[in-house]
Amino acid sequence: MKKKILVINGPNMNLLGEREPDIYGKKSLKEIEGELAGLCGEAGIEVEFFQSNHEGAIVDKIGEAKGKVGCIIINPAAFTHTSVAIRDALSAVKIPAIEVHLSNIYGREDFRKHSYVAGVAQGQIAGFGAYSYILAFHAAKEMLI
Ligand code: CA2
Repeated sequence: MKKKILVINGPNMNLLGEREPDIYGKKSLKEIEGELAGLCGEAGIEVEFFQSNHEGAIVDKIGEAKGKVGCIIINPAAFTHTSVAIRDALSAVKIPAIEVHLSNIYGREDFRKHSYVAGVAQGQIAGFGAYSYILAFHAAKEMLI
């Protein structure tokens, strides 16, 4: 299996740290990615980051990862609750995926309680803010051994 992690973030995650810090925290996506890059570097794991506000671009990125990536860490953001296309893409490439959320999606509005991705992910980490990504890194590292 490839010692490479692909970290995908969905729509509006580029705005992180600027608005709604009470829900999503004060760290920017670039800061979170920097922390992950450091951890991956120390562990000898290659990492690639991708953020898009476009569902099709995320579907394409997942498809291109086939055979090149050992694990996908994905926060589909709002697409979590809407996208059969992202679910199908993850299912098709058969790369183990870890679904990540900053907030506890089960403690919020009803429409956030359903994830289309959860059923095809290896597991889900939600509610720990930016630390959700760190927890996901440790889970991914175990899967890449
Ligand atoms: O908690 C999470 O990580 C979410 O995936 C974040 C999404 C939300 O739609 C999901 O239900 C849960 C929101 C992405 C970022 O949206 C922002 C909105 C305002 C300010 C900054 C980011």
